[in-house]
Amino acid sequence: DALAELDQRISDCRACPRLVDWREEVARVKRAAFADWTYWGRPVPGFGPPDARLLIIGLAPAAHGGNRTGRMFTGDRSGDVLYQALYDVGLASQPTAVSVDDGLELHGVRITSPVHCAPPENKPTPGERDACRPWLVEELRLLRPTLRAVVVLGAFGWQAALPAFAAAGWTVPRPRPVFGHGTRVRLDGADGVDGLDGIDLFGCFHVSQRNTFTGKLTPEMLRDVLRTAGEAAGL
Ligand code: DU
Ligand code: SF4
Repeated sequence: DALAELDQRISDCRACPRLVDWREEVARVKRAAFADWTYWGRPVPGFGPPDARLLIIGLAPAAHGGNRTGRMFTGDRSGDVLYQALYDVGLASQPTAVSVDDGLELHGVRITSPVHCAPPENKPTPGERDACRPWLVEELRLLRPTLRAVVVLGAFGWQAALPAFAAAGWTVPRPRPVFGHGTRVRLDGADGVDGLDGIDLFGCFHVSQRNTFTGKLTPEMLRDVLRTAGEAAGL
């Protein structure tokens, strides 16, 4: 299908020289604990069904997580938190994600990232964020017929994604809504444009250890956002 074809094209992207170098360097040097892994070392495409009603947008793959396993939030601490919560609210088939062949399925949910390559220190540059945005726009356009709600994890994803929603046809309020945990914004679609129904956009603190270890984001807070967003999406 068209989304699988998009995922394939993303996986071949080499548009950002700094990130190409980094993702491949990490894949070559590896972390001792993963010495027997063949790292993916390429852009990590979105994960989940093409008819998803709920989309989750993160930041970028973790160097030894998604960049190793080739699947979003798979094999890293952030993913441990996210997938446990998705499972707890009934949106994932199992609470853990360790590799592409672990059997995990998402129920009506897709997970993607505004930057598809692992960046040094988890910090993409504004130029890299902008370079990767067309991939998100294409993904949003393909998901449009079924998409009803989006959860954005963290301020970086929020800043990166708002222009992509506009480019994919939704109306983003002016002034631009500010990111916050619990923020909920309606993005109107357009009558008569096929598949362009309005969507509910939710802000949620990122699932990184910086937030989860300090208690800034608790499992309960995450479950609450996912549950509310799932209901808004009709899941
Ligand atoms: O702590 P960690 O699981 O290694 O993740 C590092 C970093 O990458 C953190 O800021 C979360 C982010 N991240 C993400 O946005 N998307 C992913 O698939 C995996 C990690
Ligand atoms: Fe391509 Fe995005 Fe990776 Fe840059 S971050 S190389 S645009 S996939």
